[in-house]
Amino acid sequence: GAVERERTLAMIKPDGLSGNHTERIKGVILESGFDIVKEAVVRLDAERASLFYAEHSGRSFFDSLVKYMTSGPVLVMVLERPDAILHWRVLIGPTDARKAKTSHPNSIRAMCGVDSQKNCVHGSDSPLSAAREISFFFGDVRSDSVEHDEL
Ligand code: DGI
Repeated sequence: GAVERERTLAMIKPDGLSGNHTERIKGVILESGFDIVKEAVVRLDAERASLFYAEHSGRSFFDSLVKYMTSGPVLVMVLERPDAILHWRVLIGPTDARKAKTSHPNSIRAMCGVDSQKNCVHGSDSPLSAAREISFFFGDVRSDSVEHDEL
């Protein structure tokens, strides 16, 4: 039977966009068998950034994280392929880009991240967070039609 496809939310964070890493990251995405089914450039304000990272609201780094996430536009994408959530997490590598550079040198965070905050990209970590994060940016559409929102 057909292999079941899955969707995940990928984001190129402000340092990734301003550092001109977008084309290279998209190249990795497409070479890795993902379809980019939706994309949008979004500017998060403090309220939206806080909501997106609500699970970290009690952490010492939260204010700094919100400041970083609002420092410039981000590119959000819905990626689709079989096992998309896990596959994208493996491709981006560990949260701390400094660790990524030594332990996962071929990962995207090794390629363009700086540290555990400026880590260039985001990926949903579970089916529940993928559903939440996709509707956070693209609304609660339950359609199989593959839209491609050009920039
Ligand atoms: O899902 P991840 O992005 O890999 O990691 P996470 O869910 O543990 O953390 C979400 C974001 O919060 C992460 O991408 C950057 C920020 N963050 C996590 N740990 C630290 C951090 N920021 C700082 N400054 N210090 C941290 O230890």
